[in-house]
Amino acid sequence: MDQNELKQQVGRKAVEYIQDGMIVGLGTGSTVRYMVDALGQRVQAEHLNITGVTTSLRTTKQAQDLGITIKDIDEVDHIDLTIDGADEIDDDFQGIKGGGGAHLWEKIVATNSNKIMWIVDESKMVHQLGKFPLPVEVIPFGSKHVFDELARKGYKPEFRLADGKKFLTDQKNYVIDLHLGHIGDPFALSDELIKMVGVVEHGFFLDMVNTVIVGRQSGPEVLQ
Ligand code: ABF
Repeated sequence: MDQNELKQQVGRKAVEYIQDGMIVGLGTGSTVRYMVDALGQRVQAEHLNITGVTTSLRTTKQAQDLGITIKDIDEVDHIDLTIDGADEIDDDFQGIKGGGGAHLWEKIVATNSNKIMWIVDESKMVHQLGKFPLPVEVIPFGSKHVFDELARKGYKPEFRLADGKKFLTDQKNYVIDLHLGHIGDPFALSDELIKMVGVVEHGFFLDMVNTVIVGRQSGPEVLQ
C-alpha cells in the first residue's frame, strides 16, 4: 500500500470508534479527509446522530457537504472524541501538528475533548521530534520582531508562505516554522515559545493523545 492507502486505512478504522449520539471533534489534513468521508458514509447508511465540531473551515465544508451536522465549539458543552492527524509522533506519544496550519483550532478542540485519537500513516512515527518544522502561530502585529527573536535564539525561523504571500490561518494569523532538525526537550521549548509576546500557539501537542492508529502494510495498528 502507498501512503494514501495507509491514510485511507486508518481513516476508515477510526470511524469504528464513533458511536451514535457522539459529539466528535473532526481534525484537519489529508488523513482526516478519508475519515470524514467514511464517517459521512456511515451517517447516511446508518442514519447516525452525530454532531461534528471542526478544526478548520475546510473540514467544515467537507463534513457539511456529506450531511454531517456541524456545531461551533462554543455551542457544545463537551466533545466525546476528537480524531485528528499529526505530523510527527515520538516514542512517548508526544506530537507535532500544524503542517496544515490548523493547529490553533485543533488544540482548542483537543483541549475540550474527553478523548483524543490521532490517525497517521507509519511515516509520522519518529524516535525524536524536530525533523518536521515546528509551526508557531503569531499575531501579524509585531510578527517581524517575533521572527527576529526566534532567529536570535538560533531556531531557524521561516514565515510560511502561500502563493508568494504570508500564509494566513483560519484565524487570520501568520505561521512561522522553526527548522530545528531535532528537539531534545519539547516541554522546555513549549514553555519558552508560549511565553513570547505575540505568539498565539505552537504545534507541540504534549501529554494529550489517548489513542494512535498507525497505518501499516500489515493493517492498522492501534496504540493506547
Ligand atoms: C492535521 O493533520 C495537522 O495538524 C497535521 O499537519 C495534519 C497531518 O497531515 P496529513 O494527515 O495530511 O498527513 O491535524
